[in-house]
Amino acid sequence: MVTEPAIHSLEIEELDEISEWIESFDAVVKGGKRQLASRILEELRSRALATGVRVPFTANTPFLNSIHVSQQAAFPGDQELERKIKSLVRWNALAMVVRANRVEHNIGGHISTYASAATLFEVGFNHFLRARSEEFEGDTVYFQGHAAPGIYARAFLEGRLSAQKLENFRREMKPKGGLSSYPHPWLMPDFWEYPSVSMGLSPIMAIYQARFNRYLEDRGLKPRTDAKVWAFLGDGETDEPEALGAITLASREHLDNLIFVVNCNLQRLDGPVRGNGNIIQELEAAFRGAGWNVIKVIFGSDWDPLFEQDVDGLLTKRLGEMVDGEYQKSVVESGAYVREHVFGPDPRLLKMVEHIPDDRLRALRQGGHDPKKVYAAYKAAVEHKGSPTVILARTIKGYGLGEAAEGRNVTHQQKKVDEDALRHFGERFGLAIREDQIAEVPFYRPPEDSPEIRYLRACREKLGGYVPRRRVRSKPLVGHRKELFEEFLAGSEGREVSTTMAFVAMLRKMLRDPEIGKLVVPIVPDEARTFGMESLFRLVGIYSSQGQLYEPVDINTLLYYKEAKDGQILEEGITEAGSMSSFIAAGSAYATHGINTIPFFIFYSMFGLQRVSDLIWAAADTRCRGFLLGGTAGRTTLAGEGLQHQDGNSHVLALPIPTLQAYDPAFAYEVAVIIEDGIDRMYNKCESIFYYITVMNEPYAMPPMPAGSREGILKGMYRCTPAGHPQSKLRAQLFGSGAILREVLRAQEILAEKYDVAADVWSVTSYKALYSDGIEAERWNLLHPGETPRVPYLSQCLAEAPGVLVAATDYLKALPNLVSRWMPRRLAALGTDGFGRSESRASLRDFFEVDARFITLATLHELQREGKIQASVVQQAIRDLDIDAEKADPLTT
Ligand SMILES: Cc1ncc(C[n+]2csc(CCOP(=O)(O)OP(=O)(O)O)c2C)c(N)n1
Ligand SMILES: [Mg+2]
Repeated sequence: MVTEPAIHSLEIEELDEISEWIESFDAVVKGGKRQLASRILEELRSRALATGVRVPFTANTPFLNSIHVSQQAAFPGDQELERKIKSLVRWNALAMVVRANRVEHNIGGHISTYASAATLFEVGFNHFLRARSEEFEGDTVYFQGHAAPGIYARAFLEGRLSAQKLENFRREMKPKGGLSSYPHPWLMPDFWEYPSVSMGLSPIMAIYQARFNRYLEDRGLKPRTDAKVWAFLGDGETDEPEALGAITLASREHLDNLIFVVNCNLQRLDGPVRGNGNIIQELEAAFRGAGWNVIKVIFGSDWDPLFEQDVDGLLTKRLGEMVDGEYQKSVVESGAYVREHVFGPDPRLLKMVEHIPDDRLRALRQGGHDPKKVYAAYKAAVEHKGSPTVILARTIKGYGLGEAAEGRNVTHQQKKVDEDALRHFGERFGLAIREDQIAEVPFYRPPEDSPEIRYLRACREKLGGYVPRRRVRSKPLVGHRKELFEEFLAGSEGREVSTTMAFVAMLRKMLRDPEIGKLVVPIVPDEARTFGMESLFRLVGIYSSQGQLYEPVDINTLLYYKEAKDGQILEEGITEAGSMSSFIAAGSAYATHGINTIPFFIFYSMFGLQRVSDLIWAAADTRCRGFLLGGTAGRTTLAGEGLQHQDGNSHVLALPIPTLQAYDPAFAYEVAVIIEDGIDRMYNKCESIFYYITVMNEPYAMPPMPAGSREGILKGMYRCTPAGHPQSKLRAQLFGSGAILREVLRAQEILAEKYDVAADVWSVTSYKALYSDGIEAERWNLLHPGETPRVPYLSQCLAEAPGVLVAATDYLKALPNLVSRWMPRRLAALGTDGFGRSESRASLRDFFEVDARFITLATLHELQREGKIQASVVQQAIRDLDIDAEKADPLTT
């Protein structure tokens, strides 16, 4: 049995031994051999592992600034002038929001986010963020969306935005124009480059942008530069799965052109991000674990002397054990409270701060509010090589906005500031605003020749101009590509192919084209084989910044898995969000880089608009160009896969995205016409639109293109097969799309042979195009009552068309019903509302009631309604067509 004194002496012995080790280590560090010190630790670690000693795992470093004051780069700017400029930006940002809400209650806006991030942005603007110019491509910056007032206020000081514009913040309809609430390139195409306000999207877009920049360099499309991609994020934002979901890609690809700055004000909208935890340490572990360079900027320079005294690490330990809720509380409490609660638990800590009066103790600065610390962090980040960097900067939400706002849980939505607080703000930041004017919160810009404006301009000049600024730098393509697509107009001469196969053949041709070949960017999320695209692996290679470090298992086959540094395919793995981010980078390169890259993102259609629709919305806002291909499309065309995979939704989900042109083609020639025209519209005529095209995996003989159908294919419908005997008394117009068009064609035959009904068949390539055209015409007519009304294209098509109207689609019935009001008569719509099933195509089409039998039945039923045939004929048809009238309703089963 071990007696107490024995334990005691053993502990003392252990402590002595530990002290000796620490002393030796300190001696190495003090001797200036920091690198050696780090090496020793590494060696010890390996030794421990080799000898079976368990080494405690931690992904964290102590709760301290990552850059020790002794290694901090010197601040090169005029700190006093920069403080004045920052104060002016702060004031004008505040004024924008407060004034806007005085005029129009509820117009909204945020002041606390920028108030916390001002130093993070200003150090960037004065020293780091480089503009795009003729000589240099510039940095790409994703601005934290809710900090927009600060970015506008700075542009105002730079003389780029007028006071009038600021006055009309969030009032974009005002006669002289206003400013959009958040970064929206669609609304401010000369200013914002990337939308960032849907939280979590800008970090993933930034990662893939940084990777795409490397891709362009590795493929020789742009010169290699040291341009950076900066993303300014909120700490709350990092809870979005997209925000951290792709961080390992960034380290795997060694993206040292990427810098995240996370504004760790410890708060989000409702309250603390991690009241019971420590968001900075949590993020550090996540990013370090993923292989990022992490720079924590927690404490301002005021703290340096305290840490200097903290030889035994007591203070570091104490600060590291406090949870964020306590930190937030210490922001809103008095200096005495801080003394008692932060330093109080240990008399040695209290002694450390006894010389600091209460008011100064409370005001000890956070790292993110100290330009020196922020500068040093940014400098280390831009100089860091080999991995991406994240800067975790601690700040106070609502910094400087007074007691009612700073650090409070309500601060995020604070829009009004009372007169006292304004006065306090003015004094605190030393603003030269007249006492009697302060209550009006006027915008204020010092004269052009003031030291502030001169300084700010000089800084920007050094960095190549102003940021943010969006400018389209690409030149339109000149060539036409008729011959590329010609072969697909002739049909497949009986050979059975799917529209997917036809598309892949087109892609292969485009990749070989001398003008556009190098610009094509095929993007796949681990689905290339599904779409029969594996032949492209060998043809153009899969992009890998490392080339191919291994011999692929299929090297002896013709179509082996070829990775190459100049590979053209972006094989993203199973990430539709990542692939979509690549699509956005490639689809906006015409502006970002002045390069007309043409992305073709091919995905499982159910995992597109349904899964990553918000990124598709962001692509539209970004003014993206390119093609989204929804493969294995249709609810009944994809056999076997079942409920999760069968897409009958995406064409409905495509409706709300204004610049998205959605097509559901049935034949190879339709796909060819749509893509050829798309390239022409986007890259020759420079329209900022993009395409969603569904392609199927059902093989069938592709017919040649009927003469004169090109315009109709593009406008949304054309008569592809007229009735064989139009003189018949019973007439119908049948509408089909995608793979269901063939069911409609079969119904046309049954109707003619068995029921003497002559039906014309129309291919509806785009319900969305018909719908947009219809509502445009209606709107014009509403506003021009005295003039000849415009007739929607659909109505023009059907003006002379006789008979009953029946539509069938592999998507929701809502699609045909959407346009029925521009048809001359009532429409019967068949569609696939309900959950999918794993089954064969024939069974699925029976289940969803969209096959030739149901189309025939629906046509006969419409004729009966019109009094053209007897109910008994329809009843007999149900028997003849072998339809179970009592079958379950697919909508509810
Ligand atoms: C996807 C998404 N969800 C919710 C919001 C609404 N929202 C706007 S700001 C905000 C809180 C932001 O907190 P944080 O990221 O910490 O930024 P901070 O303002 O604190 O700097 C929320 C929830 C949004 N803009 N986007
Ligand atoms: Mg926050």
